[in-house]
Amino acid sequence: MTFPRLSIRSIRATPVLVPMRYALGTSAATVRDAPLLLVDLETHEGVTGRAYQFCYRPAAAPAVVRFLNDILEAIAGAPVVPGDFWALLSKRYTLIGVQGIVRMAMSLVDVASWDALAKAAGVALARLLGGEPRPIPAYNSNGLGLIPSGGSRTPPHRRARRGPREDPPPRSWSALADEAGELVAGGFRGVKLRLGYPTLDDDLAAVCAVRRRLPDGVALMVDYNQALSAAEGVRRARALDGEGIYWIEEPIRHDDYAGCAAITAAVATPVQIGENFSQVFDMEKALAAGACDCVMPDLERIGGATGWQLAAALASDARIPMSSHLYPEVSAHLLAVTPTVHWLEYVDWMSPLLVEPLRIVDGYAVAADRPGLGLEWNDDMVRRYKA
Ligand code: SMN
Ligand code: MG
Repeated sequence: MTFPRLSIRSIRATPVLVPMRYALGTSAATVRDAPLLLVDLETHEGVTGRAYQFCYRPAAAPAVVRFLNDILEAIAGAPVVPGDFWALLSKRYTLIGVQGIVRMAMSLVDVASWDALAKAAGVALARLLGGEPRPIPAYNSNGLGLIPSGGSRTPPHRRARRGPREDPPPRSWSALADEAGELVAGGFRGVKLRLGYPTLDDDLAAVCAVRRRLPDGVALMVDYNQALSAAEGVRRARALDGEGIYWIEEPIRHDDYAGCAAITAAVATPVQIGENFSQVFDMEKALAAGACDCVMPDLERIGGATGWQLAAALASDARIPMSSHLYPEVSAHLLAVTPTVHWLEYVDWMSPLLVEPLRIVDGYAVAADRPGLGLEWNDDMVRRYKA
């Protein structure tokens, strides 16, 4: 494969705030608008690499932009070689640390660089990496957030007002079940229910309500977003064992690998962690500790497409199933070259901003088979949601 050598010209970054069709209601926080940062990495050869990032909070976006500018100072004019960029920038940021905002900016540059290389080669990223776009089983991770006061119907006038917006109307377990039905209507093979209610009884009630509504064969993943103490993690995981749950995600602090290992050993239901692995080094430690049965690295935190490939090799060596966290459009390419590919986490937050949103066919995600990642911004929508 021959393609032109690319060199970095400039970086453009556009923060947007996109209303989410389903709020993300985790045990830690509820997100109703997705703060996204869109990046165009321009090269002297006229090829533009694209990437985007979920920023968790709107305030993160301008901070990441500051670091993108700082990165540009270091790589302007340099040939686009993602692994070299990662090494160079890791050294540049040794003192501040490759984490948080710094790592977010580095991962954006990494993913956009891979996109540019694949575009220059005229192939989809999955092909550039030695595979091909292929159907990846996808679960619908939109919705199914925690009901603020559990399924018990606290009268609206007794609910505290939270945040700048009015609380949504109170929901019930049956409304949660209805949502689950809606989420699998498009043929998805699984859904993810957020847990971490004040009581185990509420967790169980949510699981039962949703489980009953799902067609046979649809996987039900649950995610605690680190809500529990180590001891409570064992207690609740034991209580959920036997409820037909596909995996229990992040029951306790993400970096308490000994605690995660105790839960993994205590229950038959697979324990899933990984969205908080910071580069492949964390994943190595977690696997060495026996902290989980499966992993789901996050494209940004694991170190972009460069870090992802290292993680995929580790998972392969350990024979551990590997799924993705967010970034479904990019993950569809990367999971296609991940030897122990498991599930793609689907969220629809980017769909309004893309000329061609990621396709889900019969519950499988299929990466775009055109040059690069297939990320082409819908400029009208980008203007509409510009932050
Ligand atoms: C999650 C957490 C934070 C942002 C998006 C999604 C969640 C998940 O833990 O795994 O989907
Ligand atoms: Mg999670």
